[in-house]
Amino acid sequence: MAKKKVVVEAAWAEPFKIKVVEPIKMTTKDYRLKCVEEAGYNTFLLKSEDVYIDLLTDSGTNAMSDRQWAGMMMGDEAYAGSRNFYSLWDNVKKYYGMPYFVPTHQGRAAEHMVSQILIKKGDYVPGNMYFTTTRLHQELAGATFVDVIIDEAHNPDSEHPFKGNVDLKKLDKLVKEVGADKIPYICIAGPVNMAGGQPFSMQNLKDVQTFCKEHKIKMWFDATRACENAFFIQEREKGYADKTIPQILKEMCSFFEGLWVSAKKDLMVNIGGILATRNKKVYEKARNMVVVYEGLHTYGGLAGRDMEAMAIGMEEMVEYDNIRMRVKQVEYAGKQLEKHGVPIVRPIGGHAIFLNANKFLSHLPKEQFRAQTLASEIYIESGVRAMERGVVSAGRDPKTGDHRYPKLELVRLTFPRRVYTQAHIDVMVEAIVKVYKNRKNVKGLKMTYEPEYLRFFQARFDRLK
Ligand code: PLI
Repeated sequence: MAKKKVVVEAAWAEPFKIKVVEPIKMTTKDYRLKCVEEAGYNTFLLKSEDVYIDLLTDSGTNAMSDRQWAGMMMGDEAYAGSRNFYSLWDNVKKYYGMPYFVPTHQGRAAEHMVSQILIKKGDYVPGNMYFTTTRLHQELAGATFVDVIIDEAHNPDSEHPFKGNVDLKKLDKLVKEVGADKIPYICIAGPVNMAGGQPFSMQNLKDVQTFCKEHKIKMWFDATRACENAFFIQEREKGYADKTIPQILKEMCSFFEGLWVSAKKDLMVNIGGILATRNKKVYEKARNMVVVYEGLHTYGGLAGRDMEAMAIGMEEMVEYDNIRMRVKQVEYAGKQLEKHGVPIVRPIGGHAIFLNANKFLSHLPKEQFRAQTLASEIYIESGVRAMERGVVSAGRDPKTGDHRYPKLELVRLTFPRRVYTQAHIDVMVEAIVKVYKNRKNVKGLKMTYEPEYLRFFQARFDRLK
């Protein structure tokens, strides 16, 4: 049976109870003003102990289950051939359907290896919108990234149910312009983080596969939050209501030659990554590279206990109650904000609420970093930490050196899994509504320091008078 009968109808009630708690600090507005100034108005540079509700990311910030913690005690810390590696490999085969796999310390380590193995200098890599680390690794390997997502994904108000879909006309145009032999693979993420956590449909994957087969282009999958995509397919796509999350996940993966996963998301662990493929040659290269950059191919920069927590997390990520609660909690938060007229990206995504900073702070010129400003104002008001996902994250064009202004200038409020309660969400909503009501008095920022790569992590700003 696919959709388990929902016993507790209260929208998204948690399928767990709390056994361990971590106290968090309540601070004053004056204190937070000092903190954010010291952090150069960049929420990445705040000290975590000065944050009340941490919605910076859902990456590595999840609460593990008692089963996962028990699994950590079963870590086999042998340098070679750890038992935990084999239980993780079994589950990679079972849930992602890929025969070959190497563990990595994070998702970006797998991105690095995939990019180095598949890309030649001068290649083009199409993708359904960029992700920061993914695109950088493709560029560092010598490729140019080309966005082939449907136009609706760039429109925060479009209600398209599958804004993560690839636009085949854009893909065809690229093939005609550069030739299929310059395209080593298409990179498809689902849901699409930078578009607001928007899923692709299974039908779109089928259509992309038909196109790619014809042109001999490989398909690779960023499956970091694939279970959320599977949940949206079950909810929204005709023919999938009666399929289970594991069935849908496996079907999604069947279109791809390989995939990578940041285990810090779906798998609900604090560290870890996966590179998995059905191409033995790519696997052999990855297995060789991993010993250079990460560690032996049976631990890839992880402890045995981390791999055990990942293996168990993989079983929990596909549980219907878990994934439903996760997506519905985010939906609850978004609906509360919408009640107060706060502009957010529609439809509400899988892992986060994205505030539309272009609408929220429309009085500020775009050169004053609307989303960066909004994230720091929310912190000052409430101690809630969010993340900029706009021009600062998009970085500079490697050819012209100019800021890349994306159409989406967003602030992301990301929900760690199994961590915060409905009361925390209500506090967050209250704070954002307060900033929204006072928005006309908000002053912009100017950038004072910018690192070369992934500038959003370390850039510094000053508040304009
Ligand atoms: O942070 P890593 O290196 O484990 O994974 C990189 C990565 C790859 N793909 C996608 C879709 C991501 O979302 C991702 C990391 N995301 C972070 C850190 C986030 O805050 O969304």
